[in-house]
Amino acid sequence: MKKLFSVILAFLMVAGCMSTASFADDDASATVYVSVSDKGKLVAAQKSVKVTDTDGDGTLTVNDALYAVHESAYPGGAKEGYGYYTHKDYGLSISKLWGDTSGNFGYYLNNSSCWSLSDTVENGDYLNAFVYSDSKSYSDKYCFFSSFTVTADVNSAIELTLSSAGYDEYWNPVTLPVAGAEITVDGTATGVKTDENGKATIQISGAGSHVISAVSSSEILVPPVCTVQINGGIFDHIISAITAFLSAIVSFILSVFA
Ligand SMILES: [Ca+2]
Repeated sequence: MKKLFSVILAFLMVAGCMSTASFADDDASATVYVSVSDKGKLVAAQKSVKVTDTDGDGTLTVNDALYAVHESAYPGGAKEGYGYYTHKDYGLSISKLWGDTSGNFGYYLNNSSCWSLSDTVENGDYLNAFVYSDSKSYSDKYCFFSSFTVTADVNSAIELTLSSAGYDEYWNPVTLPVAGAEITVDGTATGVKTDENGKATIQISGAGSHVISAVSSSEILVPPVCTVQINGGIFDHIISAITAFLSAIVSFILSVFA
């Protein structure tokens, strides 16, 4: 019995180390999910990037995260696609985003407007940066879904609310529904539009990971992003792998005990 106990204890210690190793993130880096759109075209959808202090200011910032997403997803890396400089009035500023040098850029962290590129980022943050489509009056509307991520079963109802960041008559920030926007899945229009409260319900038939966004014919939207994981297929494989793993452990313990 003592032997069985030590085997179980050893297993728990190994399992504990494994989970610590997979979730550990040293202070010098953070995992941030970065979306980028280039004049209305989504070019990176919640890309998971490891952010490090690439600009050497001693903190992990929006600037480091944007550098990281270009390094990871832009052809030629950050050297080709991203640039920043220090503006005499506004401080650290973007000079190039996704290869665009128009200077018409915006970026939101966790769906809140950033103060500057020097805003700090943390593990698990969502950053959305974009090149304006409307370079004259900057009418591009930043909008976002009620969830960054959703998990659902095949063909089950997925309800989302699309909102935009706006201001009331006293210039207090408020959240407003975005009505009449058509939901897209992996870039394909679904025919489903948001109602007057910004709500829409869709179903997805394919198992696996998908990107939900929205487009509008009446206004320019900065592409919102929600990633959805549809259970089935891959998920079933994972469950069977875990089951096989657990039964192997049970057989091992039983063999030791015997
Ligand atoms: Ca930095």
